[in-house]
Amino acid sequence: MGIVNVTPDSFSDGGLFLSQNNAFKQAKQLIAEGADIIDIGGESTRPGAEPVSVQEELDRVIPLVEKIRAEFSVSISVDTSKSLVMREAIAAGVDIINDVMALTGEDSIAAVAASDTVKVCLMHMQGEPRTMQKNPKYDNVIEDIKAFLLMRTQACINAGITSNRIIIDPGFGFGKTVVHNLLLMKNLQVFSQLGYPVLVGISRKSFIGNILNKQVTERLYGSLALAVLAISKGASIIRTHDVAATVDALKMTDAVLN
Ligand code: 7PJ
Repeated sequence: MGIVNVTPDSFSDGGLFLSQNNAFKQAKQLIAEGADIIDIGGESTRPGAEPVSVQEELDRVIPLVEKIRAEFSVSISVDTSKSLVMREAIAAGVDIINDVMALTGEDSIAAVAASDTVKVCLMHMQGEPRTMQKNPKYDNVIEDIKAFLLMRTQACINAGITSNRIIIDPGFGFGKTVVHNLLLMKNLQVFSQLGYPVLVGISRKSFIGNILNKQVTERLYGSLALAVLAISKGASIIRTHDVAATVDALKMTDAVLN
């Protein structure tokens, strides 16, 4: 899964148009590099990020989904927690709703996904992006996150989303200390044994920087090591900024394991 963010450059008057053009070029590049899925995000969920309005998110995301859908047969995922954005994204032909709030952000939001055949990725997050890295705490990080994901999968099944449309994600970096993230990776098989495909997002994340003492642009090798580990522990989807490198790493992993 290749990551495409549409966040306007506030220093240019071309604003949204330019950033959409850049995002489309980025998507095209990631598809050429071998991405099976393009994940489009219009709202930053990085630690400390402020929320954006529904209209702003729609304006950023929907035209890009339409443009990619018109030109490529790649699967498209939309990284959103807003029901209106989900609705419009489904109408524009997305294949996956990737919700870092696991469909808890609004009442009855699971019904929006249930109304179509889209897949949903349910991610675990403790707290909210603005404050989640302040002091994350668990009784048992593995068991707590497993219980949350099982509760959310059941809620989604009850809302009418069939189990074969559900993907789970322990949410690396979302309300987790460095040690929490390492424990999650060490025990990732616990999640893949639940019977749902597991998505893992570790690309360039700060716990890698913390271990390696490297800036965000220097975290590729660390990210690749984790991508290989994740696949060997049963993960199905790796969300990454660096598609070409990750595709090679995972092809080699797959050649050995399968
Ligand atoms: C993730 C995500 C992740 C899923 C982001 C970043 C932060 N969606 N969206 N899993 N991370 N499903 O890429 O650093 O780990 S945004």
